[in-house]
Amino acid sequence: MISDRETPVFLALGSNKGDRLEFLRNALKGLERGGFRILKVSSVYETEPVGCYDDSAPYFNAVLEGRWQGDAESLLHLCQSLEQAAGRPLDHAPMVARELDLDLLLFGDQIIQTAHLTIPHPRAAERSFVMVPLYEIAPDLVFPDCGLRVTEIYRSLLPHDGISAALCRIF
Ligand code: PH2
Ligand code: MG
Ligand code: MG
Repeated sequence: MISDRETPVFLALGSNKGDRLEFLRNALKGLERGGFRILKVSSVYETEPVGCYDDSAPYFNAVLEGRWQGDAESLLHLCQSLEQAAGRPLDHAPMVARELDLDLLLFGDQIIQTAHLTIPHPRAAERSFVMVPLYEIAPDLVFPDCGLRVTEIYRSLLPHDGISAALCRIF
């Protein structure tokens, strides 16, 4: 049955409030408890906030690769429930600090546009805080919408201002 098949998925993780590393670690545990199979997690990077209020705190960011058996909507629900469990309200304002942000970057080679979900993530390819960790774990991955490899996008964003060197590993 098609629904038994696992889809390769890439997620972005971010936190800029409270114990940032602990929120990222707990997110990994929650994803696995929810049935998401984690294969690879990038290093954690400290990054300057992009498109936020001037006094926003720096983020910890990472990305991961895993496998999911359901559809993208069901994975979105798991991610949202983990964000809420971390203390983030469902109706958060877009620029406000968050304990946990879990974004679906890629869901197989699917291109999805619904009221709740746009995949590939519409801003991933503009953001060094996504592309630097993604380059670390999946340089040859191809974005199905633009046809570009992660390496190419990574290079186009050089010199990656506002991104620390790799800080630590959480997996
Ligand atoms: N997420 C945002 C907005 N700005 N900036 C950084 N550095 N890292 C993020 O994860 C981030 C951001 C909205 O989700
Ligand atoms: Mg986000
Ligand atoms: Mg988000």
